[in-house]
Amino acid sequence: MIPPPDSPLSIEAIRAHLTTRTIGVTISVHGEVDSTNRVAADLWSHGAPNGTIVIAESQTKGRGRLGRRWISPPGVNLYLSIVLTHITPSASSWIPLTGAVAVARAINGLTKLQTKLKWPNDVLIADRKIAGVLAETLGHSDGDNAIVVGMGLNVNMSPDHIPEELRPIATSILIETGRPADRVALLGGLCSTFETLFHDLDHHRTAIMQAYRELCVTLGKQVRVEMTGRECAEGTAEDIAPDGALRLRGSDGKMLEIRAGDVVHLG
Ligand code: BT5
Repeated sequence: MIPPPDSPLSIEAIRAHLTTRTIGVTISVHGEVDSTNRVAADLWSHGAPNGTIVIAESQTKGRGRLGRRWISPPGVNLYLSIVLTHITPSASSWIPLTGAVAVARAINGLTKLQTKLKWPNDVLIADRKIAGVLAETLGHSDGDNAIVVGMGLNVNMSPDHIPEELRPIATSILIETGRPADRVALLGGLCSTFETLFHDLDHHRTAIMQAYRELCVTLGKQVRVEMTGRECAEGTAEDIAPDGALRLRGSDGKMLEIRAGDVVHLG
């Protein structure tokens, strides 16, 4: 049975849980949108500042990577996009990975669930996906990038909300703990965690890289990486490169650096 949605997200409730300085400087809350990343891009093109957040109760065209869809039922999950400006080129490739670390920490902080990451940006509980992150470049300002980082967190979604084909691979806080979680408290924790990590991205990049490595269950595994328009690569996932790429040691001993692809854990 689908439980009733918890209280609707409102600017007042969100503000009451925000302890951030930049993230959430402007808050845009919606009922239904096509995609919060699309709305955020639109706001940015009309001058929305760094740290603007867009939140919706549901999305009709929630986006994943490579044109895939993000299932976004109403009133139960978090669909959040954050506008980030003046991102140096070397920090850009770390935005999605940093977003994934923030989501994993925020879920763990509220629920104590053991969140892990699958490279590049899947947040997992055991081997099921509880959240995903999609960073998209908005444009350039003064040589630096403007980026929107979108985060979809499955909070109070029950199995009935999930299309049958995704049930074996998707989960939510409700499914894992048997209890609904407070979406606004989770959002507040996520914004604070992301703000701290985002600051560290410029000042303590090695700390972010270390945090990512510690959470990433892909490392050390035999994997297959599927890449659009290219042959699959197979090998051992050895490390994360300084730009966030996955270092894969092929069976011929050669090291490959992969910047975009879908990882399948083989063992
Ligand atoms: C992602 O893509 O994981 C990025 C998802 C980002 C969604 C957020 S929501 C707020 C913001 N606005 C947007 O429009 N998007 C962002 P990818 O790695 O390509 O994973 C997509 C795949 O995950 C799909 O093909 C499904 O297999 C699976 N999937 C779809 N919806 C899911 C859900 N709610 N929970 C778990 N898995 C899901």
